[in-house]
Amino acid sequence: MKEPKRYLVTSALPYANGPQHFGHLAGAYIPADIYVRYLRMMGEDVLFICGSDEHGAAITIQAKKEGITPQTIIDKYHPLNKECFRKIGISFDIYHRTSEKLHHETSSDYFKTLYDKGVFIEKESEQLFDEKFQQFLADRYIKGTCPKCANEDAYGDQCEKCGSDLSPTELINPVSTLSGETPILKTTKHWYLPMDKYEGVIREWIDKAQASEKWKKHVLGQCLSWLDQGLHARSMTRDLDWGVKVPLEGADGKVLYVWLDAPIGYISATKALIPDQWETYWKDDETKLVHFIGKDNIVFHCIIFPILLMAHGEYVLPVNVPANQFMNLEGNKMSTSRNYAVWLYEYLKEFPGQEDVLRYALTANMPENKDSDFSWKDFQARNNNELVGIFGNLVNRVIVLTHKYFGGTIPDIPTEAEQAVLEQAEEVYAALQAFPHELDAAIHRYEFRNALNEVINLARVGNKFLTDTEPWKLFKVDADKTAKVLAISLELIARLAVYCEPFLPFTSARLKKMLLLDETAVQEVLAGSFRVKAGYQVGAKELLFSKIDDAQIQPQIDRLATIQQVLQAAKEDAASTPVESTSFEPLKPEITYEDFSKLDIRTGTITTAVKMKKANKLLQLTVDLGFEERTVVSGIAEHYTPEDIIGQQVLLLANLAPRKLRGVESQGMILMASDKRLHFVAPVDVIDNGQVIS
Ligand code: B3M
Ligand code: ZN
Repeated sequence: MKEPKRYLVTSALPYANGPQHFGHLAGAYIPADIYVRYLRMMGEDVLFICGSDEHGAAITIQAKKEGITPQTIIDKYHPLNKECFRKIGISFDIYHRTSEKLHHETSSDYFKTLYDKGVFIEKESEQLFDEKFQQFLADRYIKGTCPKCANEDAYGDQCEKCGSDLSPTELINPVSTLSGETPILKTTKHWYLPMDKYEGVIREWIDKAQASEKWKKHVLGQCLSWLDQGLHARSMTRDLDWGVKVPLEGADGKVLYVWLDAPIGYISATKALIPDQWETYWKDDETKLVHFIGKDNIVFHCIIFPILLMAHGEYVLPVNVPANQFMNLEGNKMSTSRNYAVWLYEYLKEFPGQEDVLRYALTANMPENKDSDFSWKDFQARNNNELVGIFGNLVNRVIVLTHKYFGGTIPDIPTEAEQAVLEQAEEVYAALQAFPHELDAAIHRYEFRNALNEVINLARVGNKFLTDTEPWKLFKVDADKTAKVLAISLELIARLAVYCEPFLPFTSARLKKMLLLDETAVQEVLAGSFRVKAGYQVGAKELLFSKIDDAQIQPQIDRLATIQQVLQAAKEDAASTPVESTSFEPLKPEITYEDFSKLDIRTGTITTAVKMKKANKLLQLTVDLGFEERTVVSGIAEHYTPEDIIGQQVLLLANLAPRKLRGVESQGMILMASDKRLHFVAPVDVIDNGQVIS
C-alpha cells in the first residue's frame, strides 16, 4: 500500500483466565508497543487496541474447575492484566473487555449482518451431548483419542500432540470433560461459515499483500499450508450459555463461537475509544491495520477473521500479521498449566524499577522468526554488560565529566578546538547520520531485535569516542577540545534519549530529564537539527541502570529448576510403567573419520510444509539453510502436521544426491530419531541456519 494515512495496531486479546507471562509479553505485546511508540514518536496517526477476551471454553472450564462463576474469573484477571501491562509500559490506547455491553451489541450486529447477507449455512447435525450436565460438548469440553496420532488427550477442536484440527465427532472414545462420562449423540442446529468458498479470494489477498510488505516466512508458510490442505466450513455458533447470544429466533441457548466474537473485540474497543471516528480507522483504505499475535493465533487472524471481514465487505483487511514464534524458558517450553513460566505480576513485585530491563531482555531475545529462549543468566548479562556496561556507562561518564570540568554547562568553544576534534569524531558523525534511517527500516520490517541493536550500537560508538579522545586526560592539556568532545557526546546521548523511547520508555524519560530536553529539543533531535552549543546545560546525574547480582536471580533459577524436577519425575514415573521393552538396532560396521566427514550436515529451518497428494506418508518441505533454500520430501506426514513443524529447526543432510519422489526433486534428507514415532533432532539451542555439524 502507499503511505498510510493512519495506523490501527492490535495485540491479541488475552483470555482473562490467568495472568500474563514473559512468553506472552515477548510474543504480542512488547513488539506491538515498540512499533506503536515509534510511530507515535514519528508523528503518525496511530491507535493501539487491546483488551480481555472473556468468552470461550478457556474461561468457563476454568470457572468450573475452581467452582466459581466465569464472571468472578474475568473480574479477577481483567484488572490484573490491565494493570500489569500499564506498569511494564505497554501503551494501549484502550484495554477494553469483550464482556462489555458495547461488545455484545457490536459482535451480535456483525453476525446478524452476515446472516442477512446469506453468508452462513444453517445445518442440523448430531453432536456430542453430556446427559448429566445437559450440555452439548464442543472444543475443550470433550476429550478423546486423536484419530490421527492416537494421543489419548486430544480435545474436540484440536490435538495438541500432532496439531491436527479436529471436530468432536472425530474423536475415538470421546469423554465429557464436565462429567467424565461418555456422551450421547443429539441433534442440534448451527450456523457455518463456508470457508471453502473463500479459498480463492484469501489466496489472492495474501498474494497481493506480499507486494506491499512481505510477511514473515513462518506466517506465510502456515497460511499456505492451511490453504493447501483445503478450507472447510466451520461452525460460528456454540451451544453454551456463556458468550454473546446468537441474535436469531430459535437460537436459545446458543452463543457466538469465541473466535468470531474475539477479533470483533478489536472493533468494539475502537468504538469505545472513539465513538464518532472509529469507522475511519476500520473502513477507510488509507488505514494500515497490523495485528500482533503469537504463532498459535495465525490461522484465526490470517484466514478466519479476514474471511469474516471480506464477507461483511465494509472493513479494511490487515496489511501484515507479524506473528512471533514461542519463547522458551531456561531451555524448556513455557506452560501455564504446569506453572512453568515467569509471571509478569511477580516480576513487577520482585524487580521494582527494573521494567526497562525486562523490556530490553525480552526484545533482545524476541522469537521473531524462530523459537527463542529466556534465561535468567542472559537477563543478568544483558543488564550488566549492555545496559549498565555500555548505555549507562556512556551516559554516566559524559554527565559526570560535564559537571566536573564545566560545572554542567558547555562553554564557548573556539573554532580551532572544533576543528581539532573533527577527525576523531568522524565515526560518531557517520553513525549519527545513519542511525535514524537504519532504525526506521528495521522497525518497518518488524525486526525489533535489530532495531534495538542499532540503539545499543550507537552507545558503543559513543563509548569508543570517549576511549579514543580520553577527555579525562585531555582536559589538563586542552580544555577547549575537551568541551567539544563532551558536546559531541551529549549530542549522541540526546539521540539515544529520544530514540530509545520505544524500547525503554522509563529510561528515555529519565534521560531526557537529565539532559533537560524539552519537547522542542526532542523535535529537533527527531529532525536531525539538534546541536549542543555553548551554554547548553545538563541536569543532575541520575542512575539509569544498576547491576543485578547472582543473589537476585538465583531464587528464580532455583524455582524453575524445582518445577522442572517435579515434572521430570512425573514423566519418569509414567515412563517406568513398562509397556513394552525397547528394542535396539544392532550397531553398524565401523567407519573412519574420513567416511563421516563426507557427510555435509547443516542446520536449517522448515519454512513451508504441505501434504503431498496421494502420498499419506510424505510432506513436501522448504528448508531454509540461511544461504539457500531446499525442497525436501520427507516421510513424516504420519507423525507431524504441516502447521506443527513450520519454524522447526532441523538438521539436513545437504550433500545427498537429489532424488525424485512422486515427481518432486528432494534436495536433501532431514535427520530424524525414532522410537515408536519419529522425532526431529536439532541443536539444543536454536542457532543460525547453514551451520555445519561435525
Ligand atoms: N484469546 C487466544 C490467546 O490468548 C485469544 C486471542 C484472541 S485475539 C482476537 O491465545
Ligand atoms: Zn493427534
